[in-house]
Amino acid sequence: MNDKILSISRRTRETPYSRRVEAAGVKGYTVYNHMLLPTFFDSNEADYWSLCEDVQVWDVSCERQIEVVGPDSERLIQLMTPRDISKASIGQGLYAPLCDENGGIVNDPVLIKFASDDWWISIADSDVRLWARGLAQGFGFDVQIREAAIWPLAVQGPKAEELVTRVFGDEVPGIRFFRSKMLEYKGKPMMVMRSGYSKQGGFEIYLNDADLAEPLWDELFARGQDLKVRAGGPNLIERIESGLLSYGNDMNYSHNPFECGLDAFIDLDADIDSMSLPALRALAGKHLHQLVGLVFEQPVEFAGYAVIADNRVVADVRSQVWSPRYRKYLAMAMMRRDFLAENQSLTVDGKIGRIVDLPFDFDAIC
Ligand code: THG
Repeated sequence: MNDKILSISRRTRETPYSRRVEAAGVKGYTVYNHMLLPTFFDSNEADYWSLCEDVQVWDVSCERQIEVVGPDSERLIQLMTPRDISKASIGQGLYAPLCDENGGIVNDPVLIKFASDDWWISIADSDVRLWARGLAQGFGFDVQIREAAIWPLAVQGPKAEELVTRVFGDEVPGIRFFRSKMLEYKGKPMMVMRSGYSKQGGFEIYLNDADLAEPLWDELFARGQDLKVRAGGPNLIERIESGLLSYGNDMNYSHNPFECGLDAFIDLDADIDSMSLPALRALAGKHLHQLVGLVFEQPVEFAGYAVIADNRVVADVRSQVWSPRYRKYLAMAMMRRDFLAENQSLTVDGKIGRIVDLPFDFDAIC
């Protein structure tokens, strides 16, 4: 689609970093959890190289934290996800699909055990708070549920550890993947986790004081000048190359975790009380679609999102991008498994594309 102006109002919420994001020359926004999410500053491709080679600071305030506090908090979270959360330690993050009673994906958040009866759901783009409150009411759980006053800031890229260490100190390198430490910024303890929506490495700082947003942003830029720090955001090219899924794009509530290749994040055999597990156990191996990669040698134009072959719709294109590194056109598509079983390629726009497993294996592809 042609570029259009996004009309910004109270509904498309700003963040405590918005003034700095504007000053850094943001060129594109999307709306995520009813909040502005910067998408690019220079161009998708220039931002991609800066992320892969140096370090970027991302305003990911839109990763809203739905905080569930109270004696039944773990019970409610476990009801919502088919991933076994019983062995999580305090300060740990768990990537986990949330699924409804049919096994449909409601969201794919990072779950954070902040304290034994205080769980944070770091949500992707859907209204989890409504669903959680409905369940809590219906089941009579003793919990309080709110959108917390937390504005995550991601620092991503190969030089992220150096930069975050300069600002938060020597404890930073000892933080393991998807683990966190409470580290002080201007005397306030904040959670710093080794996580983020890229595969370039980095951290997420869970800012808990809006008045510190601009000082933190400014300090990261001042101390990161020699590291070529730039403002950025989740990058379309990098996240597709890395096989990171985007809720609402690659999947939604009509898909289940098997179709999305999220099998590793569900525990079918666990003895847990999760509302989707009966449906998922019945579905295992019988799902009709699979999210696959398509690889073309040149850019292709899909006519809409449906891919037709043998006079029927065989796939639904979910995300697509040109990879400047590999010089391939990459797409993620939800494909019929009966077509997948018999085909290793398909033709779109007169060009032949290979059908591959996700995540893309570029050693095999190139
Ligand atoms: N960080 C935080 N919250 C988030 C996101 C994030 N909420 C929204 C969105 N991103 C949720 N989606 C994802 C998708 C993938 C990953 C994290 C969040 C991810 N996956 C790794 C992988 O697939 O290899 C690791 C998974 C694991 O081993 O647990 O990192 O980015 N706070």
